[in-house]
Amino acid sequence: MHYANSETLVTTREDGVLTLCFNRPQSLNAFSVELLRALRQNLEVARADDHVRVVVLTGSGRAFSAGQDLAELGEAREFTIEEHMRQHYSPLILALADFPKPTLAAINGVAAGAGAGVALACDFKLMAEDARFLLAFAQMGLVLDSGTSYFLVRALGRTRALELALLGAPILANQAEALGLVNRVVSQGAMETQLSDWTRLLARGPSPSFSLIKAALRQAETHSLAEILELETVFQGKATASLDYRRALEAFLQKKPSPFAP
Ligand code: T3D
Repeated sequence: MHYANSETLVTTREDGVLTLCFNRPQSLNAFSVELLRALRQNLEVARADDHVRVVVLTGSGRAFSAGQDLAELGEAREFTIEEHMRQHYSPLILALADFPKPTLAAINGVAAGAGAGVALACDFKLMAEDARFLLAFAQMGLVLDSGTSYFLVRALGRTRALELALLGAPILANQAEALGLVNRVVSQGAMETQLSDWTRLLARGPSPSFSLIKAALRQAETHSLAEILELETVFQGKATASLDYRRALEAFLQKKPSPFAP
């Protein structure tokens, strides 16, 4: 498996967990083209890498990511914004949303603009208590992008999403947790322990089942009940054909705990 080797994205693989750490701390991990390319390439490789069962995204230094690198964007003359977004952000957000294995954003610091979009596209969001989301779009005269319109309106409903997007006040960690935008808020010191509790559990979980559950929930966002019932039926057929199901069933019949019990 060939992971991109870029200084801007530190890639580590341990015990089934692939960690992709944005590494441009001098610009609060703003997304440069190099970083966006490395991120997409490594997600693509991880998709097919059987040794990877969970992916973690995080940032080095005091930020998760300050979003699009505005300096690089200001200098760029050879592409339009539309081309930039179609080439980089849209495929990246889709790659995360459709990723077949669990993804976690460890939001160690500010997540602004597209940084918020990337974090929200992950399955699990763990946030440090002094971190914040910054929907920095309107204050730059921009519109919500990188999927933030989609994720916010689904998580919060139209009223709250509009308030946060138009007024642009930072969303502090405790507020993000209360709104259901993130799963858990912990102190900086507790981030690593919480993260490894989750990744350990997920990495030894039933991967095929996780992948099917993720696909069904994603489809449930846009399909009818009848369609989802049929999808669940087909997916259950696949799940019961898996080795993981046979192992769990055998354990149950022998009155032992499931191999995947938390
Ligand atoms: O192309 C497209 O697809 C368009 C996409 C748009 C989506 C987007 O993501 S738009 C960009 C959204 N992001 C922002 O607007 C955030 C901009 N940054 C800030 O507002 C502030 O930096 C923060 C509130 C996040 C943090 O403030 P503070 O005071 O803690 O730090 P700072 O001093 O502003 O930043 C530290 C350094 O990072 C500084 O560089 P310097 O002066 O030390 O050399 C600053 O310029 C740099 N930096 C921060 N954000 C960015 C950045 N450099 C490039 N791009 C950034 N987004």
